Amino acid sequence: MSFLTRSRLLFGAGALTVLGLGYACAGRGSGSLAGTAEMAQRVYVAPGEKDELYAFLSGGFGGQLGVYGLPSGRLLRTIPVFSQHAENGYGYNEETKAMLETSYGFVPWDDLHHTALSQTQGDDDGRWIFVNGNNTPRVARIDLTTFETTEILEIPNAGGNHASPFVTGNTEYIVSSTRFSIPVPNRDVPIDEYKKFFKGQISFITADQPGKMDIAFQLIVPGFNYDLARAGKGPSDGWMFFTSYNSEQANTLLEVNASQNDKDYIAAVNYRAAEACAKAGKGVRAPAEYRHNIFDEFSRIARSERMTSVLQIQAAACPGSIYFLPTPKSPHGADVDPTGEYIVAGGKLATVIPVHSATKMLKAIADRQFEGELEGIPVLKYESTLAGEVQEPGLGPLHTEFDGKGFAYTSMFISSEVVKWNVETRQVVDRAPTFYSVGHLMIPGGATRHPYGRYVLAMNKITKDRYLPTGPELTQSAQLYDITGEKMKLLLDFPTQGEPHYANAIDAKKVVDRQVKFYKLAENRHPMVSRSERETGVERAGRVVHVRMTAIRSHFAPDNIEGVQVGDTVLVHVTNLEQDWDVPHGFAILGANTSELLIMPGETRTLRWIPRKPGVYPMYCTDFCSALHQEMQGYVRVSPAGSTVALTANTRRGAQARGTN
Ligand SMILES: [Cu+2]
Repeated sequence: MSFLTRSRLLFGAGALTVLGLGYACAGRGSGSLAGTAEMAQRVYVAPGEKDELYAFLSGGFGGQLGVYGLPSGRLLRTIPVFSQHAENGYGYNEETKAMLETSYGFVPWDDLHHTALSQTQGDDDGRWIFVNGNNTPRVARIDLTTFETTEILEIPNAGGNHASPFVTGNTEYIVSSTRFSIPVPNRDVPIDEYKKFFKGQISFITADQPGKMDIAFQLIVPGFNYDLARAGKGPSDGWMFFTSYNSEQANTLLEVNASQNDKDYIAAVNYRAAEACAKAGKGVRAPAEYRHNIFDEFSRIARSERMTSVLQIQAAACPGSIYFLPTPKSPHGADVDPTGEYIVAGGKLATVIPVHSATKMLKAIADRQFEGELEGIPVLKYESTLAGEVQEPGLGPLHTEFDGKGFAYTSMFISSEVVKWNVETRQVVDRAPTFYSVGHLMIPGGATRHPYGRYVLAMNKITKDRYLPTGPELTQSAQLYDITGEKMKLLLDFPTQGEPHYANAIDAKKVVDRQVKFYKLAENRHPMVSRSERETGVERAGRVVHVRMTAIRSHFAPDNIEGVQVGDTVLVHVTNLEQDWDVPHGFAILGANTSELLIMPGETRTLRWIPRKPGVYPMYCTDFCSALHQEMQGYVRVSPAGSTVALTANTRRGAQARGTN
């Protein structure tokens, strides 16, 4: 926000103050008129101004990623990742279907929980954001020049890809660990023989080369539930920390049976040691079926590769690659502070917040301060790695973020609050209520060496009375707090799409200038592209009819097609000829059993349509494109199967058709 805007806002605060009165009386705002006006000023982005940050909020069981501006909380875009998206045809059009292929077949949905921005030297670099699919274990890369999903890798031997896709400091790896341990390899075994057959695995996935995500190695670990992770830096550089719970290895009624042990574990993985061990040939290439889906930059067509093996490492074969740090109790977040010295665990059933020290951990390993081992993995003594505990932090510590000024902020799921504490002294210095049950927190850049700070965003599970009700299901919610002062200040509630489990935010400056404005027609390598209206036409190959069509303001070419027959598979390949920013065209046809196409300038998209009845079928542009958008339409004549009506289209080539009947 510019200085001028802020000045205008200050003078214009009267109206906002009046507005705030109702809220203050209802006991919902900050409690004072001046307070409400100040809150509004901090988050108001005036017409013509832009937000300071891009925030990426996971869409939970919507399978999508939401892009919001902060501080305004305005939704800018929904990026389809693991779910079909009728708005733009992702997963419906022929070009993108392969993105949703898995070893289980076409899976058009997932549960997207976590996000991780790519990093260079430990700081967000604005190239990509990675996200996980929980249910059918997958990770995805989203390119921040196009805000599109460009790559998806399935994770074998996983059941619930929860501890994912956290990133290392130069994006060497993103990780994936399994929430549900399963038989490895998965096979038909009695469930009550869990302890005998079920295993966890921790995967390191190479991520710094677009289109080349690959599982470098999978560490086979005890059959616990693995939850969240964070990469080390500074003294903990080269390490990745994963929380686990259900060290009891229960397979039924986990709410009771997985809450017995006083401590579960953080799995600390020395991934450089694991790499070296793999290089030394200590791993085993095990058969595994999974998919790697890649979106080609120039044809803009996805393809799905079938993968057949994965390199597995047994901890016992690679001493030094993994250690367990006892951690109370059913920990969720494993969060590393900006210096890399402290590893904070949010034990959701714990009464304290344990803070491990990386320096102490390294010394404890060197001094072999082990209390035992689990399946070949040394377990360090709790006191040997502990820097200290935050006492009486609140109830249900879950996840900790850092402001880069020496303070940590922990979400308290049960007592519904954000607790601010000093990382060095571990003294609680402030608390702010959330409305209501807060899951994760996000400080922009909080996972990096240099947090952007300024705000903390609470992602809440239950909103109850915060918004206009919408039937049995109420909106999901996030809340934004100012953290620039000693005390946290609630600034804004805003509704979100799906359940926002997790988020990242980045200084808009790091992303704005990278934007692709349109795709160059000259570079379009789609096999069915029409680079001009002269290249359009219709072609029959048996029962398949290819229509090459163009869209430009404000007509389709061709816009009259005859000779299509009932039962034909009609593939309409529409190329958008525009070469300007923000001029998509849409395409839809009466009765098509799929979504519309949304075609960006310079790209080609294909709609598959099998007409079932004779008749004349209107088609039209679905995306408002000009004053004559409403005139952007056409017709397809469908005749009975075996009809003698010739296949024709009114193209500039003179209503010609090619092909065989
Ligand atoms: Cu149009």
